[in-house]
Amino acid sequence: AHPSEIEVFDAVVVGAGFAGLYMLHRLRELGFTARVYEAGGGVGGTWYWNRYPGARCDVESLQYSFSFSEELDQEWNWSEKYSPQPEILAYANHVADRFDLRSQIVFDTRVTAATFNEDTDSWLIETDRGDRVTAKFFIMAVGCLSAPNRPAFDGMEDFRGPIYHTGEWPHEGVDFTDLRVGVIGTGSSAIQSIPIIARQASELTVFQRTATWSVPAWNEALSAEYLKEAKAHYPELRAKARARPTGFYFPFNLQPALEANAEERQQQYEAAWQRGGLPFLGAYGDLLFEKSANDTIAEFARQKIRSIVRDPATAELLCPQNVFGCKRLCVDTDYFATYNLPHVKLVDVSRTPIERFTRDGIVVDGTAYEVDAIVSATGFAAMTGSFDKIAITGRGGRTLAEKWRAGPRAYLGLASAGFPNLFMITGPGSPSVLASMIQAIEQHVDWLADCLSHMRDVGARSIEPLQADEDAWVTHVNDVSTVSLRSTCSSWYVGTNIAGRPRVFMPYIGGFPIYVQKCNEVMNNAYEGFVLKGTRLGNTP
Ligand code: NA7
Repeated sequence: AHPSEIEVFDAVVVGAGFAGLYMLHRLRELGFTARVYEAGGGVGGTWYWNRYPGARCDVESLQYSFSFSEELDQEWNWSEKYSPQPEILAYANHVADRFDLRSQIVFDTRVTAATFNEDTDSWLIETDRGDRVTAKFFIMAVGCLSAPNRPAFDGMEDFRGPIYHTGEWPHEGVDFTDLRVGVIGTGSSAIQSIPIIARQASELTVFQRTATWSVPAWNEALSAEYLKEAKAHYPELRAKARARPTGFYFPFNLQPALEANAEERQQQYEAAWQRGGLPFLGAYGDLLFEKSANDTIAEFARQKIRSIVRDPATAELLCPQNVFGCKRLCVDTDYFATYNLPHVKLVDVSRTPIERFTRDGIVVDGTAYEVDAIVSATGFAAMTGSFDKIAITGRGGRTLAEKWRAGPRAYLGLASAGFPNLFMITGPGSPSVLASMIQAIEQHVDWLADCLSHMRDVGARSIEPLQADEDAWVTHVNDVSTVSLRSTCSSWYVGTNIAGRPRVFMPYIGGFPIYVQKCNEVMNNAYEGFVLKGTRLGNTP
């Protein structure tokens, strides 16, 4: 295209999930011109793609939602304690309509490349539909769990049936009635879908590499009275949530497990189990810091598995041996009980991995398991997977892929040295997946909105982190992670769920309020740690 045909925006945002939607809303409010590119055919991000049976959020509905609009909080009614995927998607659509965001989103279009122009201090953005647009600011709102991990198995092309990935589920749904189904993986997506697939399938074979810790959801419908009462105190709930290290509110007992005796612990764990969900980890204060404390909750949870699963050998296989809550804890409805059904089988692939696919199924350790359909519940290239799909070139022709080869490096998880005017929402080094995701998104977007209007006020042409401050933050993110037992196993938090990836603890585990304080200090200290170029006034806030 002739240069004059290239459209010019203040900001281009990649992704119309919750991050992209709120970013667009704030950009519009501030009078910036903006365009959002979205690969999917609709808004909702991860909730647009993850339509597998049983998909739901494991943070309570009342907290897994935007807080920026009191009217929105009051008018929306969640039907269940834990929202099912269709309802979250409906909510995302409601937000898009209510705040009139759709007209600035281009759907079914992937950004393929973004190149920084040092002469104009702007980005050239290209898409798979042939768009070429420029923007001063390039904002990655691509989500943390959005690039499916599809391990390559030998013989995949020989399999005669369909292979589905939970993270890219067919929109028309899948009917497994009378089919023999194989599920690979036992993470959150598997644990949610297995009980439901088992109701349809004639046979279900689950291929488990690592047994997973899971706590019952005790999901329930939310009554009108409950909602009314909760909404009357919504602002207090939001404030309490923001003050918590996790960014969401649940009862948390600070007492160390090791200070209680065995009987007290049993009672405490039983009560927490009966409340269920992620708050189970709040039974004591030291569970994720002291291995011997963790051993006590682990043994309690193993006893629960043994009490639910009737076949002792299957029960033992389902009992995880690693640190409780080291990988992200799962929340389930009838997961373990599903293995009591006569047509459900568990196959251990921890010592002998899946050998190959054949025309008729999956071979493990010389044994062939015949299946008609395969569900790959194998997770995501977390945090950085969607960055890898875009050729991002910064100053001096250096690519982000080169810079991040040994692991992602970003200041506050918001920006990366050498890539001026590029921002990321819930990027690596931000609390993101270790905080309540939507609260984290709102904080990042609000900080960014302040930053962009400040730049406009002072006439700044570009902003970029200083290498030294970025290095110090990356070191800090790594240092605080070592305090937590979560840094001790292989998981998508550290990237090692994908073969060949460097081991780096990616999210910031120091706590949401501490992170917010740091971001605010940076802003109040004239964007300390960033260099602003071409300002009339220097780095003044
Ligand atoms: P997860 O939690 O990453 O789970 C993926 C599962 O797939 C896990 O059990 C893996 O075993 C298994 N996996 C991956 N590759 C293989 C191969 N090659 N062979 C056998 N098994 C394999 O992804 P989810 O989608 O369930 O959940 C992601 C997050 O979404 C979740 O934490 C919530 O925050 C929402 P492994 O444990 O690596 O041995």
